[in-house]
Amino acid sequence: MAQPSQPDPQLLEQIERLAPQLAAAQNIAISTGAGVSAESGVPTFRDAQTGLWAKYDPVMLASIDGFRRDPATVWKWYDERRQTIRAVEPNAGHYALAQWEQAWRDAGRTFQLITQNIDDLHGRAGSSDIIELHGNIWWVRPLHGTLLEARRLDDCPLAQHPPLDEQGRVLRPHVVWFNEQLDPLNIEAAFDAASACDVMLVVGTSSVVYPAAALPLYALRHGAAVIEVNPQPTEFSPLASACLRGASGIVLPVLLEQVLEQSLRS
Ligand code: BV8
Repeated sequence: MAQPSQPDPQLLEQIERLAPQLAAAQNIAISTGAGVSAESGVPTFRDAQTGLWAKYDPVMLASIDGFRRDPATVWKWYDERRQTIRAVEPNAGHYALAQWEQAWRDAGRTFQLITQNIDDLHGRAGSSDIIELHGNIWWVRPLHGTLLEARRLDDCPLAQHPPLDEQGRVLRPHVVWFNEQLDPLNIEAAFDAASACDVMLVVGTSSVVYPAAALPLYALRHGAAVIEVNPQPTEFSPLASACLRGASGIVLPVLLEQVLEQSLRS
């Protein structure tokens, strides 16, 4: 069934009601998950049929133990995902967030994008200040190296699994696997943004994976309004200030249009 291209009247009315509050926000934080890339054709993790975790055991594949046990299989999985991502484009939701960032920056306000996604689609859509909490699928680093040795590797498909660097060292994806620590600088910047924002949008995430899932709770505790954009209810929904039950590729462009209209009026 074709996706609706516009919010239904009830959702549109909800968006129009929220727009003034967003237009007045000096500091906005956005926290996105795999759902924001769903309309680009990138499988999410939990969607039953298409979800990556329906086909693969994430703990086996997205973990250092799984990698050590079988680096070739883990890299085959990442290479497949890189090829899928390479073949798709950012969607209207990604572009809306990039435009919003520019508009807030031009107005001397803050707009901090924080993502759990490693697909780089926010960057390809033009967002420039992105906290990539879980890394980036186009970056690699030596398995026994440091975070500072990370660099971009665009080969797609890869010549071999696992890829090696010039010194013959095994390379790993520069992403954060389960039970691995996140980059402390990213954690600090993300929670600073969550505590400083007037409004947070939580877009396309099931809010299950920590510490990312703690960001909206932190924003609420610091007095922000937290609005969820997701066609489905999530673990966070009962706590949200408002829930916009729609696809981000449909909701975000209309929300931005309403907010910019309101900003021009004020
Ligand atoms: C850590 C990178 C310290 C790799 C990923 C018990 C309780 C609490 C926490 C834990 C616990 N046990 C263990 C933990 C910690 C663990 C964790 O949270 N586990 C969960 C599963 C319980 N976290 C960690 O390990 C983190 N590190 O805590 O370090 C530490 C150190 C040592 C020991 C212990 C702790 C590291 C987590 C990072 C893992 N890496 N990705 C890769 O991608 O290959 S996680 C990966 O899965 C993503 O990055 C993302 O974070 C997560 C998937 O979540 P979502 O993005 O939300 O996607 P999902 O499919 O679930 O949902 C999609 C949503 O979109 C849905 O709601 C859907 O309705 C919606 N949607 C669909 N279409 C649309 C849409 N929305 C809008 N528009 C649409 N069109």
